[in-house]
Amino acid sequence: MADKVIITCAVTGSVHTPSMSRYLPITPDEIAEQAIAAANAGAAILHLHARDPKTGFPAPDPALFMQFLPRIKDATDAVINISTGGGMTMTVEQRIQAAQQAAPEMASLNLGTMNFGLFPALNRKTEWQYDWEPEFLENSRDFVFKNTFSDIEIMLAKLGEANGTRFEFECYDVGHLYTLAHYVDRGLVKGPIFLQFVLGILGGIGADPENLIHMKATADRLFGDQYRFSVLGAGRHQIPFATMSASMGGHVRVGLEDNLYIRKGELAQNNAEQVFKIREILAGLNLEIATPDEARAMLGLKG
Ligand code: KMH
Ligand code: ZN
Repeated sequence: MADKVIITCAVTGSVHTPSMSRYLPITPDEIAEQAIAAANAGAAILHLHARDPKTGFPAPDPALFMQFLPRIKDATDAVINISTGGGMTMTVEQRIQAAQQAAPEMASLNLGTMNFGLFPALNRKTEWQYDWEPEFLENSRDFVFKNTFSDIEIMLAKLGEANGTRFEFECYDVGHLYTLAHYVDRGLVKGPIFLQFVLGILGGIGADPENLIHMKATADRLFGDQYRFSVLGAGRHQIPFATMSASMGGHVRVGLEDNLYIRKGELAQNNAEQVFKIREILAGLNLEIATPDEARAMLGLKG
């Protein structure tokens, strides 16, 4: 029987800017409200970043996370997944601070240094703009997303080994799977492994169905039955690739971090809308969704 499908919702991220959508949650209240609604809509995992409530700029401050994490934990049973990807201007030390302090069940871990292109967003027309946004987008042209072997090892040790946090391993290209296999060989990573295949980021693998098939075939070869995968298609690729993932036995990630729209030309008004959308598609495929506890069991989380 097919696994039930784990829906991850990535609530705000650090890539989109506030003026791209008035619905992007920014303040701790907005992040908590949208995260809770996404969990109520069926998301088993909530992937969370924080932002400065005044400017909307991505922020690493653990105190900001602590303004929404307890609220989400009180109101839902969802798995909390804290980003270590952080944002463009953050050091690796800053990126892991919140996950180090909160010791969540899950944190993201990005498996390689890469160009990370946000600049297609440069040409966007928006109704208003914060001072930092044009500069942020311009600087993103040469943004190098740093995830060296040392960085990866720091995260495995300080979050995984120290706190029992397990990882959403973000794989933006096939080589990232071999990097992870290296850590499995060294005994630093153990199953069940949760892979997030990320397709469609400029600088990473493109959003073509053949690429997803190749990534899954590679993961099968490297990790056998020790892994599960989910798919994040960037922007307009979100729902098509989530659907493809589910059809291939995988899990899905939606949320305004990855895509601001609910359909062509129409902004999603909240994260829950995207959760409901993929839920309907999953129902149409005769697939059931996993509860948070079912996700915990599948992914070996500490609970
Ligand atoms: N923004 C996504 C493409 C992270 O937070 O660690 C990947 C991501 C990275 O979610
Ligand atoms: Zn993220």
